[in-house]
Amino acid sequence: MAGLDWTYGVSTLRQWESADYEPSLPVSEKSNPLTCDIDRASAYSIVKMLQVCDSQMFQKEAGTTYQRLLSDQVLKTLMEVAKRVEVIIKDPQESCVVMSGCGTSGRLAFLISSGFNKALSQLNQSEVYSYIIAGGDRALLSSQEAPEDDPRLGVLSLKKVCEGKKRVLFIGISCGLSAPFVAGQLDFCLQHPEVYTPVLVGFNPAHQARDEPIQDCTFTFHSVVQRMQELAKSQKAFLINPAVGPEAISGSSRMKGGSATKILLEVAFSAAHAATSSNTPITHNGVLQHMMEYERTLAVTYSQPDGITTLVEAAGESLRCSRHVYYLGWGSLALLGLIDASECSPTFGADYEDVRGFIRGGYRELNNNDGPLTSLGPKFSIAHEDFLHLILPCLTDKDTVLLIYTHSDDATEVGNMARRVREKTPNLHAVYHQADGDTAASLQQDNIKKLCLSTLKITWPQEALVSGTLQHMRELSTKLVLNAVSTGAHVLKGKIYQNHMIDLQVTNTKLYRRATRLLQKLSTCPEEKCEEALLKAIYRVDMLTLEMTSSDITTHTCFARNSTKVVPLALVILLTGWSLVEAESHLKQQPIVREAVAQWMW
Ligand code: F1P
Repeated sequence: MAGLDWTYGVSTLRQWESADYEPSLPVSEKSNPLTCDIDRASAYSIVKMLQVCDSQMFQKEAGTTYQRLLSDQVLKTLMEVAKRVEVIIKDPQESCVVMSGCGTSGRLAFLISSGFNKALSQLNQSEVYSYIIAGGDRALLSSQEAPEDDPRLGVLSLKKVCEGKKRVLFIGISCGLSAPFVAGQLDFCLQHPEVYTPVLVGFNPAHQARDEPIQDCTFTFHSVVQRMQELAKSQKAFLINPAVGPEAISGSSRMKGGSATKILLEVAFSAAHAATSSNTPITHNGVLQHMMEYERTLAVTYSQPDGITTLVEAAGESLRCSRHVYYLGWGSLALLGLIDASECSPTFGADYEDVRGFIRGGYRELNNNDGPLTSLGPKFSIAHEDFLHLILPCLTDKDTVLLIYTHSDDATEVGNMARRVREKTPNLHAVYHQADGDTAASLQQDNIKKLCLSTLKITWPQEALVSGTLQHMRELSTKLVLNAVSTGAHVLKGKIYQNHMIDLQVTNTKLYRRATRLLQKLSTCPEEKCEEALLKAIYRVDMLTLEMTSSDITTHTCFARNSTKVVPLALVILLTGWSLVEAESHLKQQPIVREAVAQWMW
């Protein structure tokens, strides 16, 4: 890979847009041609690939097939949504903005609502933002994929949040335009237009919305989108669905999907806030300029590929020897650490202990709807104190610890934490955000730097401070770095085949379908055979009973919650014709999934 040329030609960058490229798949599920060899790449090459993939978010629209982030229509819709938010901020008593989503989309709804509510409070204005996440608050920190399939749950939670409100701007986020939980909520909004104005955020064109029947429902995601398109003509509903290109790891919408969600909603809400607090009009150019600040954020972050590579290598090494990666963060950047860590189990089939996040102030800082969740189990211990009590005593130099903070955090506190960790391991690193020209904190910062094996220092121009967007830029930048660290580390651990997560959890319909498709692609066996192998791996039997084959997908996915290595196992069965026991023992001997299946691929 050493000689890999990063200046890809336009044709490679845009190959996914061609009509005959994986035509049966929506953009969000396509595999990205840029990363087809990511499983064999060095840490540095992985980082560069992620950079190019992320840069696809800001590619200009070419032709009429796909709207993009910077397309005129997208900017216009954002302006309209911003105007609705402005009205709500001015009349907060009986109105609110609700964001809702599953998995990463719900976590970002939480992050964004917290940030903008704080901004309103600081101006002595009433908070107007609420979030809903499928599976409730426990899903902020752990994988709860099953509720995603339940539209009724979606409606119930929406009704609860909106009790007594006369005007609700509902923002349903589903990167793949696919989650029944969100479809149910949008359908409910469409049935009650006197109160609800629905907005859909996702990253596929409307015709690629999922059209699979939803249990006990008369609508599909696709039919809901069609109804919204009709109402969008009279601005009674809004669709914000630019394409951002396929994810670096196929279907991993936590990456670009999550970043683009954050960008779009922050641009709309910031415009609304500026309009209310400083009478700055919501203009097309203002919205465009703000979007471009995020494009600069990508450039600033990825201008240090070596620094990011060091972190990826360290984390990869820890995971390779079955040790752990810990993110110790301050403020909202810590939240991005918690989010990134929580996504590793559904995305890579990782154990919750593999990558963990901790936040200064714990649940006090998190300020989530349901308050402290510590009683739910050890994975819900998230405060720095928890790290000091539970993790630090057993920390070894094989673990990687990453401090995530900014120049405005308490440097003495960061320094103390660094010293405590350093007594146990030299494998301590930092991601540090500072403002251009900021020298005040440099002495303390130097001391912290001396304790760390590497420091990724990201410097932001002073203008970012002035326009008040610094916090959002730092958050996106941190998200990009942490996504690179956790994705890169799992790639290096051998969890990825080509650019597919093979060891994905099969815990909802979307993931079940993705798993079957992946088995078809890699084994070239017919769909029926692949589904059969998948069920054998889920139920851990060589002979499927009639009860198993006649159950619905929900039953399969419920059962799959307790099974591990389901897809690798099914693949080995398909490729070798072995029995379940033989396939299981093969995987035990070769825990690197990529290697375990690779030897049967040719
Ligand atoms: C929601 C989601 C993802 C998660 C996994 C399962 O997807 O929970 O966030 O990573 O892929 O689905 P979406 O509704 O935003 O497309």
